[in-house]
Amino acid sequence: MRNGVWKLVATPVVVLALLLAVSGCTGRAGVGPQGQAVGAAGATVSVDAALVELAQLPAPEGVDPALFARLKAALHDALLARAGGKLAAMPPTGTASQVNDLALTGEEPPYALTWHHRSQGDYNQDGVVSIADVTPIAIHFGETVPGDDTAHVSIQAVVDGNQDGTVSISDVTPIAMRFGVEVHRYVIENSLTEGVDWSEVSRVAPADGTGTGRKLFTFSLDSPAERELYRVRPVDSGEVFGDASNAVRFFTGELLLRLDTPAETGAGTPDDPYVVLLDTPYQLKVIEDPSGAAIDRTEEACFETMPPAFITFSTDVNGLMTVDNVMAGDFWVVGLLGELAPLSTARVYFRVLGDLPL
Ligand SMILES: [Ca+2]
Ligand SMILES: [Ca+2]
Repeated sequence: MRNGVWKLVATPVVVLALLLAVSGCTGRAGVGPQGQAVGAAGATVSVDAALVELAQLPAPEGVDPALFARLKAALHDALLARAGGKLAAMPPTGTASQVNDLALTGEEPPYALTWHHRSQGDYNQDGVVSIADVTPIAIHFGETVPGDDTAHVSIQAVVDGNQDGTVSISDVTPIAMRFGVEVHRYVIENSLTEGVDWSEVSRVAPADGTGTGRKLFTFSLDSPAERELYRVRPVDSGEVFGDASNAVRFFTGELLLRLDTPAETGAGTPDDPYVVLLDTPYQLKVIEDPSGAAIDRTEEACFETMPPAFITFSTDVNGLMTVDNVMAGDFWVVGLLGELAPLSTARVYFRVLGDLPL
């Protein structure tokens, strides 16, 4: 930080920019169509058989038998209320069961795809929503989902099936509602056609997940193709596919941040920064492959500013920038494409001129 006091402008736009800076621009939705259910239906589950299994389920060690009996009774009632004789097995669908954190990491081969297990009601994370999933409710009964950024991967979030923040008897209901839902495998797929066509790369079993919280899956990629997209889809044992995860792209090419509206002077480098005026809008663009056919990636990018309160953007994604500060000085803007891995960034430098209040 240079000497001087930066004016912190408490506008919603700045707050948004700060939030984006904190979030690192993750969570951008992926590319590609959602999965379609195809193939034959999976196995069916008998409600009567499930109730027999429930009745025989012993209380886990260290759990109050009375509490466990209550949970079993609640699941018994919920299953009876839902059932029509048979419960069809199927893969998980819906946002509460959709893998949403697929990432491609690493700066050199082998790269890695990582994601966490997501199947509402599968509290013991064995891949199937079944009677056995009542046991984790008993073990974690009364616990709350952490309020920090570990919430997503916490075991409490896994067992909090109704997503009210606490593990309670209400979390029995998702077991009954999704009874028989199965992740037999996660199918890793790739696309070299921007998500039009997808091909199977490999399959990973739920038992391959690791960790004591939400199970983490890791799949090694030795030689992904440039610009290739990846996603994962759950499939049940009847070869019916659930909803696709977010998609991630492998990209190692050069990314440039360009000032599309001409600056007063300069080249955007540290030694020769763009010279820009106060209260003047400038259009920033994130492009790739500038020597060939430049591809505008601005709509997929987000922007961070250092120092963070120096300028404002009209929105988080369109790159329209207005310099809004009270000091002359230098700052820089980083354009980020969150879907890319290794995380690609471009940086451009500015110097502010203008009539500056004291
Ligand atoms: Ca389970
Ligand atoms: Ca809950």
